[in-house]
Amino acid sequence: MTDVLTRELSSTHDRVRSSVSSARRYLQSLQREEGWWKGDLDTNVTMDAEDLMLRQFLGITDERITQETARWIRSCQRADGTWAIFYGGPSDLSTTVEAYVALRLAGDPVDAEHLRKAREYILDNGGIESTRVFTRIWLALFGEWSWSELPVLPPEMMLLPDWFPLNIYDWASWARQTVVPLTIVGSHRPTRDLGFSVRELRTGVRPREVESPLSWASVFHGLDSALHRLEKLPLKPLRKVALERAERWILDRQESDGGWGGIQPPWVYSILALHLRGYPLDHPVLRKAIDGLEGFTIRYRTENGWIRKLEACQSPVWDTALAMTALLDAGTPPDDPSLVRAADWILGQEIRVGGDWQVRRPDLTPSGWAFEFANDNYPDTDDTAEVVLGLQRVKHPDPQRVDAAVDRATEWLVGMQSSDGGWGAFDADNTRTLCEKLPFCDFGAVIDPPSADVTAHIVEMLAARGMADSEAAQRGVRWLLDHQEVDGSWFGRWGANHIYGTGAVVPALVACGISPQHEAVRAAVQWLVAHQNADGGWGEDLRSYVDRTWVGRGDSTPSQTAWALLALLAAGERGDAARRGVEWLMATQRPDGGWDEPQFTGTGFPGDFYISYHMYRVVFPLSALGRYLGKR
Ligand code: R19
Repeated sequence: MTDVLTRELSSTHDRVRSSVSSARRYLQSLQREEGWWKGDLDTNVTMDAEDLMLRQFLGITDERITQETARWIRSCQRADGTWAIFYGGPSDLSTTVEAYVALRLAGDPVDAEHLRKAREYILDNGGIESTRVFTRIWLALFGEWSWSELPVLPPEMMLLPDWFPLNIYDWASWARQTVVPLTIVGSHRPTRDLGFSVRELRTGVRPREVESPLSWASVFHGLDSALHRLEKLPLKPLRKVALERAERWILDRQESDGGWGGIQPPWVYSILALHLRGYPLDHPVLRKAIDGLEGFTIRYRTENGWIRKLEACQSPVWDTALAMTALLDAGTPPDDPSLVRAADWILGQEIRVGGDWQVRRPDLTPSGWAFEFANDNYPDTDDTAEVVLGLQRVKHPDPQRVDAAVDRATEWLVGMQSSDGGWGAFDADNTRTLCEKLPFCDFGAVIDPPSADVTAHIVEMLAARGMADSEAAQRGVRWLLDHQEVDGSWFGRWGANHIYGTGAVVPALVACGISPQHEAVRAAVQWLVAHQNADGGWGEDLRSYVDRTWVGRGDSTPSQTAWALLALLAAGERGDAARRGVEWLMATQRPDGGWDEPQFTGTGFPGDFYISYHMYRVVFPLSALGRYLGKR
């Protein structure tokens, strides 16, 4: 009996070993010469539609770009004529409207079947009148919506001191970088020719918001009406200096790749804003900005011809940090050339200059990592923690250099802790909720409060540096225990969803000395076991962000199965549930060592913006399988 069991276990062990080594080889084959990894970052076709609208607005259309982009947009349309914001997701009105406008720009005839179907959906669902503010701003740029029917974002906001409500540093970094250029755009109220009209997408009915007269919404709508009346005044005494301030603020933040913040919205709106401020397209700043967008495009050939798509953001630092950890978890020698090369590249990416985060933490010495190739103004705590977790395990020929960087980053992370003990991603104490109440804010998170996943990564990293007992780590642990959901899971802010949160928090708590028998860990294990799919894997649909019935539920995916396993293994669970999860990963592995994952498992903004990180399907399974082997 014991003999049979031993034999079975050792054959499982051998199979996991061979699965790990083929995944490891596959991951190593994706590493670039310079040492980094970068998986495609898929989001949705608003990126591509807005790219075509930007070119139309600036008068720089290019037929090849237009047709390649249109091919991509058409390929994402579903059978019912609509577009979604994630794989398999529900139809999205604003995305469908933007895609429709883009395809008309590409010359698709208005009576074509695919546009007819899209139009039918749009009109049945409230038309242009019901789209998000960003979509209506794009339409206003072409006279297809009225600027006077958009919320006002006055540039005078730039003049508010950083303690005053609604000053730009109350906004999350990504929202701040978007809102500043939009104050310029909105005060110019430009319109350019679209070449056609999309009046056919209007229902003629304005959706009537029902709001109680005492609510913030109604207070801000009142304020908005007042601002609209002010906009009509011929004399706005502070306008000139406010616009100058906004322009300067933008110029000061252009990155070496020509962009702003490494993300599409600030990049595109900053181009519009500077152009409206009188910068010609061949001005070096705009030249660099427009050319730089090319670096954010992915082109490839399909059977229908070339397609071109725009990445909302690029993840080389994040992907490289996770790949280092995965390779180390898989038993790769810490002085393996692939790891040393990765470490060398990462060391060169450390950001030692100040950024917007200094407004809340002026005395802290800069040292951190951003998500992207070029984003010096916005290092984030999540990337910094993951970089340190990977870097400190590598056996580098110059250990002093690594130690010094890791020590600097650790100090920065401790300094970036918010006053409640948790960590936000880009700023400390970015928790004022007033911005959210503005009528402008109908899309995406606009503040950056502490989250469980980011806090967990930092707590785990502090433990790995021997600081589990430090005050910072212990306050982080307390924050995590205080933010466990009643069902035993943790919410996933930057990954989908409770499986991501729980997969991050449990390893962090255990690393910090919380016993696997602690009731919080037991509750998390029970939640995971209860949500394991019949096939042995785990999955959680992105609809879980808007509909509780989807929490912990969805088709099994490689990354989510791996997150569940990381938690179970950290909690000392290697019984039936873990074994079946491992079997699911092995059964779905491709012959080349990778996995397929059409589902999106990354989160940009809960409810509004989701991400498919192409590296997640390999780094997380490799870590999970590697740790399963290692802990046996
Ligand atoms: C964890 C690491 N993270 C901490 C960093 C993840 C970065 C994700 C990429 C984000 O890309 C963006 C950012 C912002 C936007 C917006 C947007 C929404 C609302 C406002 Br107001 C302004 C901008 C739209 O698309 C985006 C994409 C994984």
